[in-house]
Amino acid sequence: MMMNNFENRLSNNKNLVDKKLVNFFENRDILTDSMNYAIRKGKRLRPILFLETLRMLDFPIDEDAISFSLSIEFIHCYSLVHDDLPEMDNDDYRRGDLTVHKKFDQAIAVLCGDSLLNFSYENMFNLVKNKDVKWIEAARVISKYAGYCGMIEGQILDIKTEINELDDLIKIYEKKTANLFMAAVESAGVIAGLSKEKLNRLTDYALYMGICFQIYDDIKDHDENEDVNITNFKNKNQCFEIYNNFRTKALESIKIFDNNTFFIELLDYLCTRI
Ligand code: GRG
Repeated sequence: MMMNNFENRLSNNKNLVDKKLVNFFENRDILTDSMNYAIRKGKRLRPILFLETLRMLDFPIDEDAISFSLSIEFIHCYSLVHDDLPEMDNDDYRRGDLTVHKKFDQAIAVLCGDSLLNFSYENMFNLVKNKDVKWIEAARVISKYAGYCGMIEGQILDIKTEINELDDLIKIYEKKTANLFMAAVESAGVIAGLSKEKLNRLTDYALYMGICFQIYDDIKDHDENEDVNITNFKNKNQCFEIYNNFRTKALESIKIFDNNTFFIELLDYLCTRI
């Protein structure tokens, strides 16, 4: 199949990340087996966003930058392992294969997620040791978006609060889905030394892109989606209108940057994926 420039770039980035993650953890026991299982597939969107942000800002992408980007993927993978557990979303399949608790068991899935999260920080600490203080700030940014005022807040809102109106749902999308995208671009922006104002534009892009990504998922999975989602509040045309408003905001946010083509194309690519 012929790939266009954008798809080539996406695939090259994904290969960079995939190559590093193959059997990343030395196979010592069932725990490391489960960790390797949990990280072996995925679109790698968060590390790709991190790397492409550095590229857009003309910051060199070396081995350390690629390794740092993996920490965001470890957090993403741990969140999926825990989200799939019976006490959360109770899913048997993820990425076309058995979920970690089905392939192994629930105790292993809890420990697998815990270990990926811990290792994400260990990996960042290892990398920032000999670096500029900006890298430490980048690690802080990632911790903030992943934590109780970020992705985990999104999960608690999702499972323990009433979703009465569309704004409640958008808030969950912001926290649960967009916050790790925001972590990826903002941490890269910090490392590249971006001004506060430009950082905000970058983060806004990731926020609106994340919301689009989730709305598209809702529309696409409308028939099989049992969770509360945007189609509970709006008809299909209204959903597309809302989607388009967020898409416009994302484009507006990224337009101040030179070399932003990847980010513009990513928006539409993510929202036409099957
Ligand atoms: C911390 C106990 C605990 C749970 C965290 C926040 C959370 C639970 C889980 C998030 C799970 C989830 C379904 C979030 C929505 C974001 C989303 C669309 C995830 C799928 O992301 P993709 O499509 O996945 O990038 P791949 O498989 O490509 O990596």
